[in-house]
Amino acid sequence: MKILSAEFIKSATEPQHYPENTPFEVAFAGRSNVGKSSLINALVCRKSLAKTSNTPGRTQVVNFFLVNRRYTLVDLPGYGFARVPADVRRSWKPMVETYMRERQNLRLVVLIMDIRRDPGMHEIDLLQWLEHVRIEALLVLTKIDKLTKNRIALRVRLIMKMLTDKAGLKTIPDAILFSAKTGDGRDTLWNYIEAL
Ligand SMILES: Nc1nc2c(ncn2[C@@H]2O[C@H](COP(=O)(O)OP(=O)(O)OP(=O)(O)O)[C@@H](O)[C@H]2O)c(=O)[nH]1
Ligand SMILES: [Mg+2]
Repeated sequence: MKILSAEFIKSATEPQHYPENTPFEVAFAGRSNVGKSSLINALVCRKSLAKTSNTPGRTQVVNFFLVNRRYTLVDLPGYGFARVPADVRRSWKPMVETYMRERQNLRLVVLIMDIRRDPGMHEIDLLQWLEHVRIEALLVLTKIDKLTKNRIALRVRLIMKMLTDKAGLKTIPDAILFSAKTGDGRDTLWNYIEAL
């Protein structure tokens, strides 16, 4: 995918502030610090279109980006990090759920997981909920640059088995391997989005 333009549209916390008439929307969800903002930057070949940070809880609002005037990429706040103040933490789940429930042109939710971490309650919850409300989901296992090829293969098998055993989903979403550091998986992810 050749990036001709990539721009920040706006941030919002509530539906009345979401941008209107945006094209084909893809949202990126996942645990805090997993690399959602970095993945968006890698997708659009920009270093800091989406703000990234070593401090978990960097993204605390819903951020909308427009790519090639054809795709809207949505950076969602991450969940589950203890160091963020409790009131901010409590506002995340409703913010993310409200966004997903209200957004008519939302076509895909990409659930990003660190390939080194086992899927937890949050991930399983989200996948079950997406299946229930019939929103298409895709898994991205990121930070693969941190592991050897053998370990990557092992982890993929383990994670997919855990999801099959624990989540009770009718269909397990596809999984794409990714690294924001090396750009691995970037083309595969764009191809997937374009195929939709
Ligand atoms: N090695 C490696 N580091 C990564 C990768 N993706 C993200 N990181 C690092 O992980 C940290 C968090 O990245 P962010 O993109 O800010 O994570 P986020 O999910 O947007 O975090 P929140 O906005 O706090 O929810 C940063 O230090 C990134 O440099 C990756 O693929 N490989
Ligand atoms: Mg972020």
